[in-house]
Amino acid sequence: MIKHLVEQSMRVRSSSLQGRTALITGASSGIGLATAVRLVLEGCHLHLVARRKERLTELKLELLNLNPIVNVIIHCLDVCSADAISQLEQSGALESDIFLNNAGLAKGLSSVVDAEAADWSEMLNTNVNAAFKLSKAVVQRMTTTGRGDIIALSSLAAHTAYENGAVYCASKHALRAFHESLRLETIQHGIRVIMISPGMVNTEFSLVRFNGDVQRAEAVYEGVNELDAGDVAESILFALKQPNHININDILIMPQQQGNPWRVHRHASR
Ligand code: 8X3
Repeated sequence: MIKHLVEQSMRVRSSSLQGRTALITGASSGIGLATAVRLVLEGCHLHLVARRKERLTELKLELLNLNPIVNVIIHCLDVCSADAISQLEQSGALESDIFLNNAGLAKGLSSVVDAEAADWSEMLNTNVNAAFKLSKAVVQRMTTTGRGDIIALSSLAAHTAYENGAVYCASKHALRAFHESLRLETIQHGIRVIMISPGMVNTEFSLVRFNGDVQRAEAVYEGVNELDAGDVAESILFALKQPNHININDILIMPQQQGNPWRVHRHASR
């Protein structure tokens, strides 16, 4: 009765990523960077997109040291710029068969009444407009080849809204809804649309949110054994390495000490 289950448990079920090509936005730090490292170790070729040229150049050298037989191409651009898609198209980056749609940010932690309009624009331009256009551009290619994985970097904020985060939460809810629709539209093309929804991850996220205020950023993680970028990269790899017949729709991943955005059990000292 259980023989086939025992046999199945002994088979290697993970798919190899060797020789595949991944496009990663927001690649110069945090989850984008951590995922780039893991993908290079798996033998993936990479197109890395970020604004910071020095960081990208240094990262490319380090990645090639890790695995000299892969190609790493860097694209120094702002995903919100008018010609971002055409630049990526011309360089062949849109032909990638893995797309980590990762570039995104939170700006400010204020009530709707007090929030800055410029912060709203920046979040909506990056997390919504640019992210949607990039997924559209990549998926157009993938539908012609009949294969591809799109991983949208979602958030706990895509599942639950919290006070003082209205537009960030709205942008992540929008990202999630967009990619759920996209999944429905692309199942007949062999494309997998995956979402990764982290809670507290100690990256540059809070530093950016608080405009470089280190004390405020560090206070977010005070007394919490929070996630790091590598933890999230592991879940991205887990989803990508599933056999082709499995689509991990969404991974909601949080520190053990976080129950939801506002229920965090903090230890007195770490
Ligand atoms: C980051 C997670 O809960 O701080 O997207 O908004 S949260």
